[in-house]
Amino acid sequence: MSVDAAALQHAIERLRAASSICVLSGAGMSAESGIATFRDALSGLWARFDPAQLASPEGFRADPSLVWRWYAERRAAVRAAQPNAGHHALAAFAKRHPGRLTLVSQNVDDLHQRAGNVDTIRLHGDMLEDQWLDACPRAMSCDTAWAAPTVPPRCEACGNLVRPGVVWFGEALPFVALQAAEQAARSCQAMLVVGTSGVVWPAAGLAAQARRAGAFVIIVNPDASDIDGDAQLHLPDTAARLLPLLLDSL
Ligand code: BV8
Repeated sequence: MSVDAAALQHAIERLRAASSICVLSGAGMSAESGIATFRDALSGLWARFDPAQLASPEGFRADPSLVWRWYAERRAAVRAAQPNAGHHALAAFAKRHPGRLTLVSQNVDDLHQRAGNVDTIRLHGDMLEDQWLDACPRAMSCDTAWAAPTVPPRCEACGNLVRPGVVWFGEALPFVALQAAEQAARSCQAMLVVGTSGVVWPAAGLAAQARRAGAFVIIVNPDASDIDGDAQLHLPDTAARLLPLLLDSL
């Protein structure tokens, strides 16, 4: 897939002119690092499951060991992966232009952070973190580090289960992160939407918020997405190929 040179130049000029840039990344950002996108994460063994079912409190309570094993496989893939040229282009730009780029991510891997974007706004949490499924009924709350090595790990004192530190379907996004993301979307001059199908809300609404507030919205995605209508420009190519071309000269 190649991008029209004039469209690429137009995007570069818009980004060059923007004093504040908001980037919204999705699972496609990590595809070239070898991490399956969210909807592709159900290939092979997991093909017969619905991601929204597995990635939900109900799905976990219904079969904790199944969901825990799904996350264990995804965690291993993240730990084996490396940030790609797209992650590095974003981190290098943020370093050259302190305070000019706000990175908002739907991703639960740590590749933006390992590339250097340590202040990423994380809308859906961190898959490498553990937390308790329920509040501990005991006065001194149990520590996930002491959990029994069952699948999933469990508190031997109160039976609490350990779960991944992500936002599941049906769970509210972290209030502070969502507020910061909406503020960045409404105040940027340009928004780069990278590698998201625009299916999952409320993250998917950020591009429309930016557009309504007057931002120039650019989508980087080899395929069509549900939010193409919110963008003035769609560059149909990949994150690792396009982000260096868009940002390295700025
Ligand atoms: C909530 C963690 C309310 C888990 C994830 C309207 C408003 C509000 C809510 C809703 C609404 N409509 C529906 C809802 C409910 C629901 C929802 O959105 N459902 C969808 C299925 C319709 N939303 C929620 O439940 C949210 N919570 O609203 O709570 C509330 C309020 C108060 C009190 C209680 C409740 C929570 C949503 C968060 C879910 N958790 N992740 C986990 O990962 O295991 S979301 C999950 O999907 C991942 O984080 C992933 O990042 C995210 C979004 O998907 P994408 O990133 O877009 O990935 P996808 O695979 O879909 O697409 C990849 C794209 O990349 C493709 O377009 C592809 O073409 C492209 N691509 C591929 N390769 C490349 C590439 N692009 C560039 N380069 C490449 N190389």
